[in-house]
Amino acid sequence: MDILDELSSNLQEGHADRTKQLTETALAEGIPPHDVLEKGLIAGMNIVGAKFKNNEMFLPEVLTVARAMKQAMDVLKPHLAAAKVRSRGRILIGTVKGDMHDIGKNLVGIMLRGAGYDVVDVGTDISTQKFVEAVEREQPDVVGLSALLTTTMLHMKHVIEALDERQLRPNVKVIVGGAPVSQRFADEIKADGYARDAASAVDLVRSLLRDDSAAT
Ligand code: B1M
Repeated sequence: MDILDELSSNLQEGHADRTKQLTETALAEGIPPHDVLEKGLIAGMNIVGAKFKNNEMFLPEVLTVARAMKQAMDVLKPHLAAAKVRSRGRILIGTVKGDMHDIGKNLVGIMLRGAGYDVVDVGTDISTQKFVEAVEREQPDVVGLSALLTTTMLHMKHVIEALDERQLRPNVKVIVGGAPVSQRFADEIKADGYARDAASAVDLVRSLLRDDSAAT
């Protein structure tokens, strides 16, 4: 079995130590960090997602997988961010109120850091009020909102409205993403942009900040 398939399987089984070890081995063998992420870890997470949906996996197992994913991401993070260059802008990211999902949001943060942006990650389950306070405090160029639940994605609209009310919107772009979010929803809530995955989020931020230089 190819090492990335083995990594994917061990992640799906929730074997945290083995997942971490295989991530280290894959990197030591010279496999590019993006391949370790996409072909090993995300491939595994996609299968877990499908099984969770079909009731072939249940919450406690998915939690174990999430823990294994986090350990592997801790190993991968410095490698993905290794190409970091001077700061190209400041991005504040967080998962909206009522939503604990953070794996995708963390990936977006890692990719943005890797592309040379300063990233302030305010965490998960962030209320509208907390987002507004964080924007006032951190003065980012872009706010990135993540939501994985159809019940929580509506909070994205509340954050945008609150930023409008506080007249903060002219100085900050708002981008949205997460599995249930679409371009259509982003347009409806008047977000400045939508990205379907972490790599697209980097492209989106670049275009919103009119940063033509590619990450090195
Ligand atoms: Co949850 N969960 N979960 N879960 N979970 C989903 C999202 C679900 C689709 C599973 C399913 O039923 N098929 C479903 C949502 C259904 C819906 O609303 N439509 C669901 C549910 C129902 C729940 C609970 C309600 C279950 C329960 O308690 N009965 C509960 C809610 C808890 C809460 O948040 N209040 C719950 C809990 C959990 C765990 C805690 C067990 C765990 C989260 C652990 C963690 O994040 N630390 C978990 C997980 C792991 C999942 C699945 C299996 C995987 C999510 C994930 O990490 N994917 C998920 C099923 C699925 O998505 N297929 C599911 C990997 C990640 C790399 O992808 O997060 O999509 P993703 O991020 C991508 C893009 O979406 C995008 O880029 C990322 C990288 O490419 N992106 C952005 C994300 N944010 C972005 C922001 C951007 C731009 C792009 O700009 C700012």
